[in-house]
Amino acid sequence: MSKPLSDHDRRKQISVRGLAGVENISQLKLDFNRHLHFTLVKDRNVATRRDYYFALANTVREHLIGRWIRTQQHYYEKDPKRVYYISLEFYMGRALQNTMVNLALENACDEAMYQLGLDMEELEDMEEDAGLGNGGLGRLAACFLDSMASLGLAAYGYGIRYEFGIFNQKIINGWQVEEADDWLRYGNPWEKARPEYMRPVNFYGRTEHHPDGVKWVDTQVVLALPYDTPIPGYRNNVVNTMRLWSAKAPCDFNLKDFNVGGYIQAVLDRNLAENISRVLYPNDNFFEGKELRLKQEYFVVSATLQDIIRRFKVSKFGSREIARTDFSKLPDKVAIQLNDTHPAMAIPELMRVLVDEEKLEWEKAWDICVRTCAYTNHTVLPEALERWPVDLFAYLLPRHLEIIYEINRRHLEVIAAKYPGDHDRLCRMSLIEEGGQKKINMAHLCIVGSHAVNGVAQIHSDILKATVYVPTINICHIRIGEDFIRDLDQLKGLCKYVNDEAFIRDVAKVKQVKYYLISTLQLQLCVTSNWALKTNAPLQFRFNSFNALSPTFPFMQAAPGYHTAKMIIRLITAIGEVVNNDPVVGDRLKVIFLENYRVTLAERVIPASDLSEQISTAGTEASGTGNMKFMLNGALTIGTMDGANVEMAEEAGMDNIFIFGMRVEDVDALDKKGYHAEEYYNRLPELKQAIDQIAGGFFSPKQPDLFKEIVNMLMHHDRFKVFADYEDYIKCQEKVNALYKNPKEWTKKVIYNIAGCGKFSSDRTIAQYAREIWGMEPTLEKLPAPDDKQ
Ligand code: D6G
Repeated sequence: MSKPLSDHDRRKQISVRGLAGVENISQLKLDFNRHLHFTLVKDRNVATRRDYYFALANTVREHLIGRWIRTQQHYYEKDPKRVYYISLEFYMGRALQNTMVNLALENACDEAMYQLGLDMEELEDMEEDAGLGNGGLGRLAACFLDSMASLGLAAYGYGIRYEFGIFNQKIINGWQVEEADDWLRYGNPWEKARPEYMRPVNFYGRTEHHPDGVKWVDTQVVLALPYDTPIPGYRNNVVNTMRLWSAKAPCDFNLKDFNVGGYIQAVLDRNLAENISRVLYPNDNFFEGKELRLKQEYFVVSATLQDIIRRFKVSKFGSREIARTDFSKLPDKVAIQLNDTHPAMAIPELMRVLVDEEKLEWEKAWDICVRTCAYTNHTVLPEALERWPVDLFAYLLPRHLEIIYEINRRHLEVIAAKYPGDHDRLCRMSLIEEGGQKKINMAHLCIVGSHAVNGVAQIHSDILKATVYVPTINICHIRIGEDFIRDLDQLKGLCKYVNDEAFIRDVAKVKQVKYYLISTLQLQLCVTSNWALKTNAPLQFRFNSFNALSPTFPFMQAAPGYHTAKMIIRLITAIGEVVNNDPVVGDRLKVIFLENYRVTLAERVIPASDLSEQISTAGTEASGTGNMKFMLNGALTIGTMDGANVEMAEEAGMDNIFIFGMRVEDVDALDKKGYHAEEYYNRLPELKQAIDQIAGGFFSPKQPDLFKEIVNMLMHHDRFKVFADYEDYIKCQEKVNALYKNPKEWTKKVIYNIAGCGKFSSDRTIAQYAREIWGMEPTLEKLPAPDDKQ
């Protein structure tokens, strides 16, 4: 392991971070001490590390304020088209380091803390992750906010301020145990509550049809209280807003039948209303169909649309300048992007507002709605598709059900006219699924109600600018300048250094330094070998994992109710217990389950890994985002031809990625022929041995039957047909191992991978969304820097 850079070396590095001017540093120290004193009400005798973190966060935050206000003023003055990204998840992680990087303050803060005898990295570690997401969908939303600000788009993220984000995963006796993520316990220095913008959101009630329109009456009101978080662009003085809604019971909640006993109960019942924003549903790619979740979805949509329309009304086309708001201009001024079907209610809600409240004719309102909304699809897995029971809608959102029926009636009329007599097609394309319990197909609603639908695979992408990439950035910087930070395509320029010995050494060294970065995990790095040493029968599961050759670090979070996933975690930890204590295997292989995977942990382990396993059965992963992050950070990929792996292979070249297994066509053909796991089990002795060992309690000697159900699943009802890819996977791993023994050739492939990452920049993706979906032009112009002290 190479020696880590000392603090001094770190500061001396050629850096693309901001220059640390002396004035800057003394001002930061003054500001820091002021916050410690006045904001935290502490002195250095009693201050805790968390107090220091808060003092630093408040110091850095001050540099955002002027830029934030200026940016928002600029939007009101210039009145550009605004884009609203509505998402039930924003997986933001930590804000401090990202803010310092985007504002070019990192070096100065580092130096200021050093001079005060504090270690900035330790303080950064005190920040709670904002874990308001499950995985790729939520992290993509977070990256997109960063990119929209960096591209100077007038953009807003709208979501829910969950009091509890994604659960904290503990592994206890090998099992996953969930703990509540009380991320707001110590306060959140990055958010600003805006009670003055509170909005009412209605639920339940009934509809009344009058000659002058429909009224939704006798509803229960919950208030949506916004909290704003600044989203700084990369060194362009733009600061956009992420507005997250928190549920508040109105003061008269349940107090209508006031009496003394009722009063106490009514106050206690306020919790029921406020539960709407209590907790993020920990389901990734899975639809649970709970009433509270539908409430969350409508809650964010209703509050957000009120805000959008309020802002539109004070724009040029709003009521200030002309007698009546000209809603026909809404699609010219507003783009609404739906992150999956979760905010699909935006479509019927916009129709309700336009038709019932603003009194527009249906056709006109529909045209406006379709031209305003666009939808991103994230999955094709049937268990993930949202299909809400009509009965639940009738009860919770009666007016919206009527509107959806009307949208469907008109939609089916068009299809019937186009395909007369094609009843099957009508059933297939209907928004309402008949048969058994009637359900609303939210994906169909989104497709019909949007002018653009995109899948994530082709244009899915990820981001560079976080500092975890700094060592790579420095080396790339020396060779190709620093413009690639804004334009990731310029990484292609690295290709010409692929035979440059010094460059190869530098890149390899970066990985060594990264290994050190994960030393907090107390990992011992060992020499490569296949874990099959003992059993001679490697077994692999389909989960996100990466393998630093070796040790192997699987990570995975199972939804609390997902039994099979939890059993797989137990199996992994059980395999670890056996392998890690096996005297024959010794130190050559370790299986270390990474507990509580989250944005911050990803930032540490992704740059330190050599091999990324992206091994979903072809056709089941819409895109994947981890795959791109690994690639950008210099890991090679072993994977199937699925999701974004396909494009990664195109960009890096087939020679520079380890592709194995069935293609989508092979999977289809196998489905037709019939998949029988026992054929593979009988034919492949290594596979048989591994499965028999699992079934026979080799990894669970105290409970020999523990994993029988996993084996039963693999042998008899494995819809992912894992065994069909097994043989090819093992062969491919052998190629990986052979190449890994030749560091120079390995590193050359790493260079081709890094060089091929341009397509996966979220800046590039957002520029494409802006032009092709939102009709907006990204600008790389900077706003003038404000005087922070004003
Ligand atoms: C953010 C930033 C603040 C701005 C406020 C309201 O909190 O400067 O005044 O948003 O912005 P609008 O909702 O009126 O656009």
